[in-house]
Amino acid sequence: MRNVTVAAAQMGPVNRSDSRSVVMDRLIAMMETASRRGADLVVYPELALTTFFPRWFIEDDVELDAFYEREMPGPDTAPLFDKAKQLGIGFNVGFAELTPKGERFNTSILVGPDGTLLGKYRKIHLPGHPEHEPWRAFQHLEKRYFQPGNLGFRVFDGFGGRIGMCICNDRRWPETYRVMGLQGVEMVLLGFNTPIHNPPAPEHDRLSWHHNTLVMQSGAYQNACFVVGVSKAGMEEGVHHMGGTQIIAPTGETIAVVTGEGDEVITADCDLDLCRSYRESVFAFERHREPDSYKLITGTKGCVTPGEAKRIDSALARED
Ligand code: CDT
Repeated sequence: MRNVTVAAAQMGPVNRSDSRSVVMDRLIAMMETASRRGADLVVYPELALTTFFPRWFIEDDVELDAFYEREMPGPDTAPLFDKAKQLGIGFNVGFAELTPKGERFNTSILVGPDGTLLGKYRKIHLPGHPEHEPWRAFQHLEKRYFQPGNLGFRVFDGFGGRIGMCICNDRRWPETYRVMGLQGVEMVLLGFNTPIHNPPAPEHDRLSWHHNTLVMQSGAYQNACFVVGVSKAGMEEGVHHMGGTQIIAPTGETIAVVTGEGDEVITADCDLDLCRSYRESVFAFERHREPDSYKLITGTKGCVTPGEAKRIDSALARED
């Protein structure tokens, strides 16, 4: 048995006017709760330090830059790192990153219980649109404010197991989990901000909770790992973000779930050895996968015609 007690620290809304120190106090209060409950690791949402600013078209660079971190820890975020070290608890937190070269990423980091940086992830699947679309009730400008992550889906040894990270929209893509699954991931940590209303497809709104659970449970089961999904929830600056924070076992079952849309800590004791039961049977990749038949997965970005598919994967042309 290899137990990791993980805490998912869902956040209620963060207002545009909230300073980093106000947010730090909330994150630290939840870290203390997690620690009292015996957690080894606490997981926070995507862009946890600020409001979800991609909902606005922001033309003023100074205003926009204020949402990004230039260093981590920096003067405003050091209290979180200090508290974690004092409590001996690890954490995963999402934030907007502005690099010294001027690159902008939607990033998360994994910090060990001794304060060591164990890993960094930059969001790869960026949803939304790059230009202002005034017809929308609110914007989703991640494609404008961030570039696609350039660090791949790596996994990191820590907490007695193998830990991976992804962020929000990544959770909807099977490739996300599989690339980490192929590196033996045992626990995927992911924060999210999901408006319940999706302006281009409002017919999906009633299914937002269902889709959230569906993709994370599938990712966990099909890749024999735990998934810890953590939301920034509630009515944030007039936009309703779903809750749905939950911890999922390799069985595909949700083993802990929030009850509301505010700041709330849930915990679960996760025996990482449970992953083996699935990885050594139904999902023994080395025995059962057939990568020669998956050429379209990396050979094309969008849908192709059957004819183009045959050019990419000659096996598809074999009976012609
Ligand atoms: N932050 C983020 O990636 N949100 C998206 C909203 C897209 S609308 C379906 C998400 O996938 O939850």
